[in-house]
Amino acid sequence: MTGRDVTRDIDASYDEHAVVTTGAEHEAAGVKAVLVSMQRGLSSMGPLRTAAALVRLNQRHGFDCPGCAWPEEHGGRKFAEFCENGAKAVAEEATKRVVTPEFFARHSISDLAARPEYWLSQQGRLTHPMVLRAGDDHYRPISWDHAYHVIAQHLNALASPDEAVFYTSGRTSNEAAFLYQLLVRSFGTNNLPDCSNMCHESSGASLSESIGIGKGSVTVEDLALADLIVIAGQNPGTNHPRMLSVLEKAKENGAKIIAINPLPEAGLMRFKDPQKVHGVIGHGIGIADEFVQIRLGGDMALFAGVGRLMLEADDRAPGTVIDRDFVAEHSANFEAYEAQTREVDIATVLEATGIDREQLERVAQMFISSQRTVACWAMGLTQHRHAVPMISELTNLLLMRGMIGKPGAGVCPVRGHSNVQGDRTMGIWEKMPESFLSALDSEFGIVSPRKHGMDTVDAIRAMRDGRASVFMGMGGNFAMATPDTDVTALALRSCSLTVQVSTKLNRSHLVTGTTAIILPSLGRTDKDLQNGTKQQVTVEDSMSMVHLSRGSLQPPGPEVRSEVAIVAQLARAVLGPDHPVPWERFQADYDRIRDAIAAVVPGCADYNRKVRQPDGFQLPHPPRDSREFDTSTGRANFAVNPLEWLPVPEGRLILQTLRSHDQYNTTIYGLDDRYRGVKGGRRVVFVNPADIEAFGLTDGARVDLVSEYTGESGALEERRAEDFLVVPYSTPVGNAAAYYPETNSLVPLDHTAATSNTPVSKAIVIRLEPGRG
Ligand SMILES: Nc1nc2c(c(=O)[nH]1)N[C@H]1C(S)=C(S)[C@@H](COP(=O)(O)OP(=O)(O)OC[C@H]3O[C@@H](n4cnc5c(=O)[nH]c(N)nc54)[C@H](O)[C@@H]3O)O[C@H]1N2
Ligand SMILES: Nc1nc2c(c(=O)[nH]1)N[C@H]1C(S)=C(S)[C@@H](COP(=O)(O)OP(=O)(O)OC[C@H]3O[C@@H](n4cnc5c(=O)[nH]c(N)nc54)[C@H](O)[C@@H]3O)O[C@H]1N2
Ligand SMILES: [Mo]
Repeated sequence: MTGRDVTRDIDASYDEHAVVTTGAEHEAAGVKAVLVSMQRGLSSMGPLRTAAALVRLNQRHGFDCPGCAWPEEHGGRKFAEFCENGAKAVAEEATKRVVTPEFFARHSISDLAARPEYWLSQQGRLTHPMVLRAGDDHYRPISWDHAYHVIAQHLNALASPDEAVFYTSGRTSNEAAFLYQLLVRSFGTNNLPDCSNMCHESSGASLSESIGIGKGSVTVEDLALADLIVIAGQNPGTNHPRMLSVLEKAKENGAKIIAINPLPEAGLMRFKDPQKVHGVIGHGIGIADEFVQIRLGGDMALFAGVGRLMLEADDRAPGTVIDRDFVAEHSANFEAYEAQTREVDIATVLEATGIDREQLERVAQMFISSQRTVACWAMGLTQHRHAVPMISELTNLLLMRGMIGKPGAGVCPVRGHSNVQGDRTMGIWEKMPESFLSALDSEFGIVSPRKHGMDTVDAIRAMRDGRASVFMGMGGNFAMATPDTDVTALALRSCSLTVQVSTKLNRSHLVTGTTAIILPSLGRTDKDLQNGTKQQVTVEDSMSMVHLSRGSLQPPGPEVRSEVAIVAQLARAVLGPDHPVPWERFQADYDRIRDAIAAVVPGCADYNRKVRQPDGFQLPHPPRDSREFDTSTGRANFAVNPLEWLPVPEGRLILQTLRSHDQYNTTIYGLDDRYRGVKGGRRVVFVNPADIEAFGLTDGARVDLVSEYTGESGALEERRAEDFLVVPYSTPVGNAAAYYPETNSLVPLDHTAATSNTPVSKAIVIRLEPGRG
């Protein structure tokens, strides 16, 4: 393998290996959270921008939080509809610090490459288009037109449009996403990988099979009405903090909550609403009524076991558990599901999950007693080898009880990036359906390619193998977010050109093709003026609500352009002035883009008017709206799959990679993880005390994490991440946890989920070796 070891670059930079572990905070949010958010804002934005930003965050006339995709509540939005981590996301973007051409003159690529991710993002907002030419060790300023020209030359010199890769991260607005996919398809490829490939792709794949649409079927109001909320593989206290106030409300209404997680995450256990009086004084409320401390990857077995107990309960009192009307009228394949589920071996379920029979029965009883169940999940379910059948098994439980298409019930995959769902709706997908492509073609008089494009993992393979040589990233941090860090680095370095449209400096600007270009873009909080007229954009949240977002802050510099402008201008350079799409008109007035969206995207008729309604509008969802299922059978499908789970190999651990409380994906805000009691460092591995003892280690020992993977060739592959501090933690025996992205180098590129091809970031077989550091 050639190229720099990117992991080491990070190592070197965290000179603070010392980690102080104090007691974890067992309550999420509360006053401390508000204080932390105000401090973050003040130190990077200054008092005026802090006030201006936080006042408009998630308000009707403000901007959508660039943090997570959790929806705002309808009607009476609270004055401060934000959370600690939303405030951090805003501070990160709205910082007054800037990365200028002078900065790049001062810092060579080799200098920057030796800095940690944390340091890179602290440097501030990018202000100028920059180019790194072949053999140079500095980025130099380049004019916008010249940058577009260089990109167009590279693209148009390719033997086939399929040799270019166009990645998208989930911050991009609907308008920019729509134009971007239009540019890419006009150019002639469907190579539109996105962060969703590494995120909720498994949910989309599973739900499309089960209910005919890859999106969640509930609203915030449904959560408030539910009497049972299942939260599996999600850490809302850190990643979707505003969800906690909704859960609290549901509890006030009498809902029970089952938290299924290998870790007792603070927000799942206790919560203090900072916007309520008892958040200021008192101890907050307990969230989970039942905490299922499951073994990694054991969820499919849990759901299958619960399924069996539910069927048996129905035998004892026929018609009280199974919703026979729903099953007969709206579902298919129930008999096959029933036959298989009756055979599920409970001993296997207990072994796979690590729980006892009593708890299994309690959980089943909660499903049975519930009249309105909502199932929420996130990366703890989606990033497994058997993620797709695992999610289907959860959906099976809901279908058995008719828990879809009625108030207070349904499926709720909780999305990550604030507009990741909207980007998909707008066509950012390597395999959009024919109906979308033909609508696009007839609206614009173009011919979209029909051959499916490459997803994230396939794009890395193609770049590594020389089948693709131009990479463009619309946001994101491809070099760090993807699996197999060294292989991805090699892939990017094999390109002739890499282009990043970014707000902030990150590793992807340093792990580059022969030529590299940075195009600085406006973010969600920035004022967007086109020809003197203020523009607004639209976004879609996790619950299919589409609404306007208007940035209001002064952009970091006059050279910074909106993503819409960048795409429209680049399109003119790549496709020539005679291209049938009116790129200039689109850029001049985003309402025109919205009119095109209305004509092309299903469910978006009359888009301009509907997004101007006070809370926007909700996209249609046939299962939710009318129990219609656009599946192979025209009904909701019970899925039948062989039971899979993860036995822990002798002397090994299974490692999950997750987020700390002080990061946004690859952007590291700070080195603390308050809720897990970690201070001042990120190279930690959480291990059960029994395993620490069994391996002859001690609390605070330094170890290397060595992942073991047997690829298709049958050869054992090993990958190493050096120098982690062992932290005793409440995690099932045999299961460990460490932070992403430091551990991405351990995730083999080929280790992906069946069907969705999502990297398996939550189940990596590792061994611990005494550290050399
Ligand atoms: N502040 C902040 N907010 C964010 C993000 C961020 O980085 N920072 N990222 C955003 C993005 S893109 C996303 S996708 C979401 C991610 O939101 P989450 O999915 O909550 O993120 P992770 O940190 O990956 O946490 C995974 C959770 O699943 C649990 N888990 C792991 N494996 C299993 C398993 O096998 N079974 C079960 N039942 N549980 C398991 C872990 O213990 C952990 O609690 O958050 C979004 N919001
Ligand atoms: N091991 C492991 N790997 C994972 C995961 C995991 O749990 N474990 N999670 C996966 C998941 S769920 C996801 S979603 C991916 C995330 O993958 P990405 O979306 O690629 O990564 P981010 O870290 O969110 O990208 C941050 C960068 O986006 C840019 N940016 C921010 N806002 C804007 C904007 O408004 N416009 C533009 N143009 N740029 C902007 C900034 O330059 C910033 O540095 O990572 C995946 N990788
Ligand atoms: Mo994500």
